Amino acid sequence: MVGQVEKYLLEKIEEEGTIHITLIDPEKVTPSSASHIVHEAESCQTAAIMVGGSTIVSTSHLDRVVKAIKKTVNIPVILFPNNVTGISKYADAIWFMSLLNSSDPYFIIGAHVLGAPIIKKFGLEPIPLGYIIVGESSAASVVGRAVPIPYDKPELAVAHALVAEYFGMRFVYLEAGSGAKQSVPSEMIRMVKSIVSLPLIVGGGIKTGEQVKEVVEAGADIIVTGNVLEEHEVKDKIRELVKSMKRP
Ligand code: 1GP
Repeated sequence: MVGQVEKYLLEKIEEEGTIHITLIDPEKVTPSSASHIVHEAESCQTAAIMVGGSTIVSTSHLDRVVKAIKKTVNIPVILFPNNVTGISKYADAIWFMSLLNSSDPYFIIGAHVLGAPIIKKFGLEPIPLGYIIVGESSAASVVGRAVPIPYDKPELAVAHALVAEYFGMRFVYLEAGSGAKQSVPSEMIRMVKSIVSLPLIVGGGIKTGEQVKEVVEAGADIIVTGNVLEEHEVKDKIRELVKSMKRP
C-alpha cells in the first residue's frame, strides 16, 4: 500500500518535475548541527530529509539525530539504512531498499528479514526501493559488497533497474557513492529513464548547479545531495542546487 510519505513524494514530482532531497549522514553530525542543516534546507525548498550513511553509527546517536531533525522541520524524514542498525522509530518512513548488485544476499534480502518486524513495530512507512551502485569503489560498495556498474555500461544499469520494476519495487536509485569524484553519467540516467517506468533517484558526488542541471535534463526525478552541504554554507549551496532544478 502506498503510504503518506510516498504519496507526498509522487505528488511533488508531478508538480515540480524534479525534487531535491537533503541527506544527513548521522556519523558526520551532532543533533544540533543536523538541525541547523535541515532548517536551512527546508527554507530553501528541499522536499524531504534522508538520514543514513554507509558506515557504523550507534542507534542511540541515530535516534538523537532523527529526533532533533523531526523537531526542526515539517517535511518528511526518511531513513536510508545501511543495515538493521539504521532504523529509528522517530522517522516517518524508511527506504526499504535492496542492494540489487550486491554479491552478498545479506544486503539483498537478509537484513530486510531482520528489519521488517522492527519497521512494523515502529509503525514506519516502508517505501520499496531498488538500490544500484555505479562507478568506482566507494564506502557504500565496500560495505554492501557490491560489484559497481561501470560508468560506461549503462545497459547494465538498465538491466538492474528493470529487475526493480519487475519485482514490484516502487523507486529506483542510481548511486555513485557519497563524495564520488564523478556523479552518475547523464547517458546512464537517460537510458534508465527511457526504458524503466519507476521514479528515478540519482545521488553521489553532485556538488554544483551545473551538475544538477545535467542530471535533471537527463531525466532524474529525485536528486540527493549530502556531502556538499557539510562542506559549504548550507543555505547558499541548497539555493544554488534547487534553483537549477526546474526542468527545461
Ligand atoms: C550518497 O547519494 C548520496 O548516498 C549523496 O551523495 O554525499 O556525494 O552528495 P553525496
